[in-house]
Amino acid sequence: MHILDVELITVRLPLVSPFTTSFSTQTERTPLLVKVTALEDGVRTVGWGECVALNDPVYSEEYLDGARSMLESYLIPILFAAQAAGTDITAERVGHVLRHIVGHRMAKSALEMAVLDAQLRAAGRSFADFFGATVDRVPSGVSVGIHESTAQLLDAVGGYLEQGYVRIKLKIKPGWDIEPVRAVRERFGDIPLQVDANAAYTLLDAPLLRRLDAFDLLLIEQPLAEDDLRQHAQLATLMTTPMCLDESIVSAARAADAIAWGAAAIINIKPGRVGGYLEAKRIHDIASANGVAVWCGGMLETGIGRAANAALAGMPGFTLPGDISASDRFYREDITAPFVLDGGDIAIPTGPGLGVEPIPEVLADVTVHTVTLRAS
Ligand code: NPG
Repeated sequence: MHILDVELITVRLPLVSPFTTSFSTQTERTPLLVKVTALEDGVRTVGWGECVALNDPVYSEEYLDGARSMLESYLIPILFAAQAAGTDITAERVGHVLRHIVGHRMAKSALEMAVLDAQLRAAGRSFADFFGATVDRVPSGVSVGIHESTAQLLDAVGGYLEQGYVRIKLKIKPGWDIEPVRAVRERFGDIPLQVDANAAYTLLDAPLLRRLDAFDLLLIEQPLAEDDLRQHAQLATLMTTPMCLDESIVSAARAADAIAWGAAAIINIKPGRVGGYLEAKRIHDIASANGVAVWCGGMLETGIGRAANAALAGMPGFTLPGDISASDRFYREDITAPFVLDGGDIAIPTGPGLGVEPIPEVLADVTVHTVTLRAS
């Protein structure tokens, strides 16, 4: 494929309600879209990617302005230079071409995703087909933020269950853990329930975290810091609740280490966090080979990222419901046709590439910044 230009489109979308985790409160989302225009056999094709970096470096070291700058100053010029030197650009080659740039996985992932989308659209192939998805719909879980009171939390959870979400994930932090979990269990009984600490605890909290074992949770996600693989392995021996890692798993190699060391019985796969959908697929494969369940995480994606996540989650090793909720969980109006809940599931798009694209008028309305880089 020959890339003609790459547009970096920053959009701003208000959230339907504030979303509080152990590390921040989000009231809006400013995803960075990557639009690649390319020629494949002389025919024009367009592909979309979404960068999941938050505004601020609070989930990982990446952040919106940094990711945009990285794409603009390094990743896209390096890709153009490789192309000028004779490389035929494919998604499979993006990671190799960018290998000398350390880190910046979310930025790399967005560029690779856009190239993959352009390539699959040109071939008339869907993401689901590319991943080898074995289902046409995926069960939908919802992530419920930290609330000001238990009463408010119970209202929110009740509302999501009424809408049909099949699994509830509660955000926890020190001071908001045992009691909210107990309250949700008592009110809603035997629902599929899990918790996510976003790295808010230390191993010294093991006695407290063990009290969660009483609630028969599907898993506890990332209780300790990103670098604490050994500590997670130790904590896993002290608890019966299965240990799931998110922030710690930044690559297939790290996933293999975490599995080998007993730090992860379950893995949350977020393609942005691991550098792209191809690496995400490798993590799925490693986990499956080791009998480790995976599920697809979410970063409050627009319909662009949501489409790709749904397709990925159609792979057979994704045996737990992911954070792939309906568009209206976060946005009054998505930039694509909205993803809707259907009997607790989200349908995987079937069209070429992502199978969805931004609605031009909606995109124009929410765009706050655009920059175009052209291949020479
Ligand atoms: O459904 O997209 C979603 C959100 C799922 O809870 C979710 N994401 O750490 O996993 C996380 C969390 C999060 C990401 C929270 C980014 C805030 C920002």
